[in-house]
Amino acid sequence: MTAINTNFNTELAERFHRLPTDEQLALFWFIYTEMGGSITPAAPDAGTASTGIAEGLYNQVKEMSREEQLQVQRDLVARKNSLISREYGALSDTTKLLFWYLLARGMDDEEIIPFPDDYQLSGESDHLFQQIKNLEFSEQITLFRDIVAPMGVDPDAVPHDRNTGL
Ligand code: 45D
Repeated sequence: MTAINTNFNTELAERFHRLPTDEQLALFWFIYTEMGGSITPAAPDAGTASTGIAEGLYNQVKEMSREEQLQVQRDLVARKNSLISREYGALSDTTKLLFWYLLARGMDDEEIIPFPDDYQLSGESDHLFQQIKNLEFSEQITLFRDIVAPMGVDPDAVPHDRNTGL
């Protein structure tokens, strides 16, 4: 049973990653609006997230223009080499999750570019969304870690980029 669930989770994460960049952002947003209220960063077991580091990275994004805020998030999803992508890549998986959560809350508060209210998920994204909604909470958390873990750029794994100078 556990093995089946694990494989199913891996399959869901792979299907998520195969979506176009904007669809990944959009689906992740719908997930946030669906479960936002049940995420409690102050929970006793939140200790494995480096709150200060996630907030520091979030504050850098907050200072940017709206266009840059969107670009940063697209670069993370597309694993494009940028300063934020590399800083992100050095975080633990749980801290990555916390960072995305801060971004989503920032969008809610309009500190970050808001989500367009007329956006329609593609059929494949919506199908994935329904399947994710049916998972148990702990399975969802595992899935989200698998989703955010490979985003950004591992600063130790990529060579120097001549375009960005990083
Ligand atoms: O204009 O153990 C489009 C912690 C279209 C505690 C767009 C936790 C065009 C420790 C591109 C779509 C709390 C960390 C615009 C656990 C257009 C711990 C933009 C749990 C503007 C387990 C779309 C944490 C954009 C959890 C920018 C469960 C979309 C965290 C952005 C869950 C979407 C976090 C974002 C979730 C979605 C975050 C930022 C689900 C974020 C979702």
